[in-house]
Parts: sequence; structure tokens; C-alpha cells
Amino acid sequence: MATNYTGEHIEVLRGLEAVRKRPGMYIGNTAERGLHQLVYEAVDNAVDEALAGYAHSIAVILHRDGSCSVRDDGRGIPIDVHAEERLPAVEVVMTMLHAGAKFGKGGYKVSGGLHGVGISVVNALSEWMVTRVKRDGFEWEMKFERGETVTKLKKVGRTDGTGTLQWFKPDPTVFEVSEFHWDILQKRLRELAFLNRGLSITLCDERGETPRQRSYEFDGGIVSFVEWLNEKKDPLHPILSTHAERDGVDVEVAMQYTGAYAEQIFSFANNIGTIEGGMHLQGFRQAVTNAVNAYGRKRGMLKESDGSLSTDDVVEGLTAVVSVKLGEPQFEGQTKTKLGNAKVRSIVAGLVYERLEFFLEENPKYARAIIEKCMQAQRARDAAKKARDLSRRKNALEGSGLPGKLVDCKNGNPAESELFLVEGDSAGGTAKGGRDPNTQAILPLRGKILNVEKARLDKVLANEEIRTMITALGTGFGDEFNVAKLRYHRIIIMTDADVDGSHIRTLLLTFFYRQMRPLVEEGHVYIAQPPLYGIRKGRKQWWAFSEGELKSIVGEDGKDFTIQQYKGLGEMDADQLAETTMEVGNRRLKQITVEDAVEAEQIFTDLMGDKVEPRKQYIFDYAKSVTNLDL
Ligand code: 0RA
Repeated sequence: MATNYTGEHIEVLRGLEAVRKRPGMYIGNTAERGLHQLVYEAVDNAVDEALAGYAHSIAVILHRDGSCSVRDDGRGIPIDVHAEERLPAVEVVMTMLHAGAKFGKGGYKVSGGLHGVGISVVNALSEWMVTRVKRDGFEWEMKFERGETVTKLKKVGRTDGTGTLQWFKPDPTVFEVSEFHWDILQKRLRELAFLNRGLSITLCDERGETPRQRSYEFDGGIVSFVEWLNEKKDPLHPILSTHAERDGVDVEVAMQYTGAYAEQIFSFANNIGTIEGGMHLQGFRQAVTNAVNAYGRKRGMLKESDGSLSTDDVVEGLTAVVSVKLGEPQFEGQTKTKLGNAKVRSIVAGLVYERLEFFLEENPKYARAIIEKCMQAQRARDAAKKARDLSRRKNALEGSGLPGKLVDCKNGNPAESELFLVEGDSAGGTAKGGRDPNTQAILPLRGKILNVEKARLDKVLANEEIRTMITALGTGFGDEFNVAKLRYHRIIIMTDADVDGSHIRTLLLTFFYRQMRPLVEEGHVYIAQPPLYGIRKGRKQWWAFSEGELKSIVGEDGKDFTIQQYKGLGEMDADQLAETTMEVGNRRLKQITVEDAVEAEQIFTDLMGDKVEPRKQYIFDYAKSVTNLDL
């Protein structure tokens, strides 16, 4: 890729007014996601400079005033005057939309954020922004407010170094939230460090009483990623990996089977998590299926009478990272996280088949363990299917009335109907008393039956309560799932704020994600948010949904307030539950996204995994901070 780049290659498209008018068009939304997108945009620019071979470390700092700075040690944004605009290149980059190398010819850019809109969008949506560039012997500085230049480019000192600092404070009149979350940023920065071998990324949070800092640098790249993902599992063999470029597509794959039941395959295109999959993932799955079947047949382990192993069978217990980088990625799908470039499929499939075939031939012992694992998955799947067929026939015989435990709503219109999945019969009773009988249905689920730790997902289906739920939803599940038959457009999980409650929530989310995925993709699944505290003073009453809210209500000393902590739904009466958690208009619901479900799946894997340690750790962490579980 060309690197002889100067300011002149930058194409200028439009001014920034458009961005402030419709921020959602550029960064997705103006809630939590959009706020963090600002950081990603700045970081992506720095990562591109690293991918081009010039930057080696990136430092992200969350400052006490709510601002964020991103520093890199690359070449520094060019400061020479752009011929057409008669402005320094850096000013063009900062104040004009789509000004950047990636849209022009001769640009070096491989990567780009999910929205890939450029740093000028960050500038437009920031109350203020400071850009400092070190290059050509000096440090230069510019300042902006809401995207407008307020201090022209000037020298602020001498330096031998090079690099760029982007320091911005998100505009509170644009964003509904203002706080950056450590967990969210830390996760993405760690991921970027895994995906870009050798790149050092540091996150520092200066906001709390004691600053916290984490640095990520992985010489193993995505091999380290798989190692990390499997830290708590029992691997069946050493990680195998491949890295090659074909036809302009750079492909990296690392994989390892474990004794777990879930598959954990993460795919990326140009550093973006392709949650919806796409051609690279298809190619990978196809190649693994073919290679495992071919080897099993050749060695006589897989007999003619066994049929073929399906893709689902061969990915059970497989942890893998598939990362491709290419010049002009086509992102498709609802959330633009599905890679559409058709040629990528055969490129990935070819490389993975070759590598896996070679590995199996070279390592007969590991190969045997893998084939046995996949055949076991095949047998379990067959057995589950038989059980399903049986229960379906039974249902047909008994007539398909709605389950007796369901307290249905009167309204027959799914678009206006809600189903509350409530933990326990007693909370179910309270919810029944507090509901709007017209639009709100209640289904109590008995907690102990849903013992996540022991429940392999196939077995979950054998569970009476889960089958009741499927009948109530009306959609069927798995291959026969049909979202058009959904009887309630909002499915609201309402559980206690304790370990059992979170187990049930995790199980349900994982189940929806695996067996009824469109429910999650189309935004039908929600989590109810009951208050954590009830507060009284005299005749006044408040509710607090977080520690922060509690503090802001009672102040620092909190004299004369009576504070009641709610641990379970059952501690509220029907009116209280209705007012705080169920009533449209008053309540807060969290809509579950595919990312939330993926996270739940990971927790589920930890909970039911072969190893006891992560389970203990989870319960321990959970006990420490109930409110931190962001599900
Ligand atoms: C265009 C050209 C050159 C560097 C960059 C952009 C650049 C942009 C960012 C954004 C954040 N950090 C960055 N570092 C570099 C190279 C110009 C040259 O020296 O030839």
C-alpha cells in the first residue's frame, strides 16, 4: 500500500453542520454507544498509523473533566498547506467531513471504525477539542469548539519526536450521557491489541480517587487472543494458527478445541467485530467441517453409517479467532457487521482447510481427540432431536392449549402485548397484582429448575418451564423458529438482583440467542430494572436504581432518610412493583442487543464450564458488586 502521502491527497467532501444536525447518521446514536464511538474513531486513526508501520504505542486517558485524549507516536498528521483549501492539512482533516486518506487514492488505510467517518465527526460533536502534532522539529497545536477552529495552527515548542494527540470533550448538548465506561473501553482496546500484534495500547482512568491504568501488548496477536479466551477451559491440543495474504486479503486464523460445549468463534474484518458474520466466517466453518469429515473418513473413525458431521457438530467446543484485513470491505446486515466480499470466503476456506488438514495428519493423537469430540456432539444432537420430536408429538396429542401457569393478557395484538418472565411463584403473584391486564402477561419461572451450572443447553429443552415458555411465545425454536408467530413483541425478563436471578437471566439470554436469535436481533428482548433502594423522608418517597442515584438523593450525609435496600422482587408490594418496574412511562427497561447476548453466552460458558474456578470467581465478583453486572 502506498505510503508517500502528503496533504494534497486528501479529498474534501462537506462541512460539519450536517454532523451536528444529525449525529445519529454518523455515529449510530447519541447514547452510550455513540459516546464511546468517539473514542473508537480517535483510536482507529492511531491504529491505522500503526498498521502503516509508523506508530507503536497508543495511550488513551480519561480525564477528570470528562474529556478523553488519544495519543500516538506515529508520523503526526501533516501540517503542510492543502492546495485547494488553502488550509493546513491538519485543519482540513479536523474540520471537514470525510477529509481523509481512506476515501482518496493512494491512501494507506486498511482499517476504519465501524462508522469509519473520520476524526472531524469527533470534533463536530465535541464541546472543545485540542489537536497537537509533533513533526518537522516542532510541536504544533490547534483548538476547536463544536467543530469550528478557534485557534489556528501554531508552534508551541521544539521537539525531535513525532506523533499526534487528539484531546476532546464530548458535547453535553449532543449526548444523553457523558460518562465513559472503563469496562467498555478496556474490552475494545484489549481486543485491538490482540488483533494488532505488537501494538501497545494503554488505558488510563484519572477520574476516580486512585487512577487506574492498564496496558495491552500481545506479541502472539490472535494466538494470544485464543489463549486468553481458553484460559478457563480444558484445551484438547496446542493452538493452531495460520497467517497469509492472498489476492489482497490478509487472513489470520487461530483455533483450539476444548472440552466445552459452546462454540466461541470471533470474526473480524479490518479490526471490526463482525457480529453478524459473513464470508470469512462462512469460509472458516465450511473448511473446518470439510477437513474434520475428510480426516475422520480417511482414518476410518467416521463410518459410512455415521453419516457426516454437521458444521454444528464440528464447532462444538471450538474457540477461534478469524481476522481478515482487506482494501474495500463491504459491510452488510442490520448493524453493518456482516462481511459481504464474496472472494473472502474461498480464500479463508482454502487456507484453513490446508492448515487444519496438515495439523490433523501431523498430530494423530490430537486429531483423534478432536474427531471423538465432534462425534460425541453429533450423538448428543441426535438424542436431543429425538426428545424434541417426542415432546412435539405429545403436545399434538394433548392439544395445544396455552400453559396453565401463564397469566395471559386480554389484548390479542402482539405488537401491544408484553410477556414478563418472572423468577419464582411469589414474585409472579406480585407481578400479577401489579400488571396492566390488558397488555401485560405474566409467566412465573421456577428458579431452581433452571440450574445453569448443570444445564447443557440441549438439556434445557427437556425442562418443563422452558417448554412452557416456548409455547407461550408461540414461535417454536431452533430450526423451526418463526418470529412472525410471536405472541408478545416485548419479552421482559424480571429477576431478583442476586446470584440466582443473574443465573436465570444469563440462561434465558443464552437460550434466546442460540435458539431464537431473531428475537434478540429484532430487539424483542428486555431486562426489567427494579430499583435497588427505596428511600423515605417524612411523607416523601424516592427510588434509586444505582448507588449513584442513591447518593444524589440522600446527599453525602443523608440525615433523616430511611433507606431500604431491595434484594428481591418479592420485597415490594404489587403497587410498588408496578410503579417502579412495570408501568409504561415510569419504568426503565434495558433492551438487549446482540452484544449483550454474546456476553451472556460467555458468562454462561464460564458458569457451566468444566472448571470450577471461573464459576467461583464469578459468584465472588458478583457478590462484591451486584450493581456492576451490566446485563
Ligand atoms: C495522513 C498522512 C500521514 C499521517 C497521518 C495522516 C496521520 C493521521 C493520524 C491520526 C491520528 N494519528 C495520526 N497519525 C498520522 C503521513 C504524512 C507523512 O509524513 O508522509
